[in-house]
Amino acid sequence: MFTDAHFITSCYQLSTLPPDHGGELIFLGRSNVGKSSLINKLCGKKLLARTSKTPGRTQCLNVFSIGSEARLIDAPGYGFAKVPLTVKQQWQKLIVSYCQTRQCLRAIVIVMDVRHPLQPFDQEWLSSVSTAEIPVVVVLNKLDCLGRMQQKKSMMQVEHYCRQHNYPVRLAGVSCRSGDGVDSLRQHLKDLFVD
Ligand SMILES: Nc1nc2c(ncn2[C@@H]2O[C@H](COP(=O)(O)OP(=O)(O)OP(=O)(O)O)[C@@H](O)[C@H]2O)c(=O)[nH]1
Ligand SMILES: [Mg+2]
Repeated sequence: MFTDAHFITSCYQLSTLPPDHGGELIFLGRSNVGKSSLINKLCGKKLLARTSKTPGRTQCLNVFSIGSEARLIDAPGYGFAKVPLTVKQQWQKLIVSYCQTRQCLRAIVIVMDVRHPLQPFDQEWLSSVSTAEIPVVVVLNKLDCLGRMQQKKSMMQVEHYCRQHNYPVRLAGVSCRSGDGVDSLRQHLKDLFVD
């Protein structure tokens, strides 16, 4: 499924999204946490979604098909200071209305940097999407930047936070650089399309 990925379209408004059937996953998270890198890694294609060292790379909803009836949506990062406020508000509105109205949405994937998870914007987004009926998967990326002990500490911190707030999220740790954890995350995401 993830091996046959290609770019379909870039959307600045919901009306230009592909027809609302089949299944979709959307990837959310602060700027620069590696949302686009994760999509590339899951699909085994380095240049599928554009990535950048400079935050604010992804500026609209980029849609990738993975097979005939499944799609991945790469979203702009939230909380990046250098993007003008009006633009950030547009992005937020677009993402929120996507999450609230998209019938074919199978799960929301929230990507965080394992070195500093649960930043204020992460907490806000977790709170707003965890009330929906849609499964939420929290992915802690950049495992390669921490030693084992610190990775574990960060995972436990997020686990504890979500339990405390009654967010029924699934937690995964990955590194888009080393490939750690990517196979098992891919398998889990596949299952979400089938359920
Ligand atoms: N060390 C390390 N760097 C990573 C990893 N994943 C992504 N990066 C780097 O992080 C930077 C940002 O990656 P992107 O995938 O563009 O991040 P994004 O979340 O899509 O960013 P926006 O589109 O700006 O919201 C790039 O320089 C990537 O090479 C990882 O697992 N480990
Ligand atoms: Mg991006």
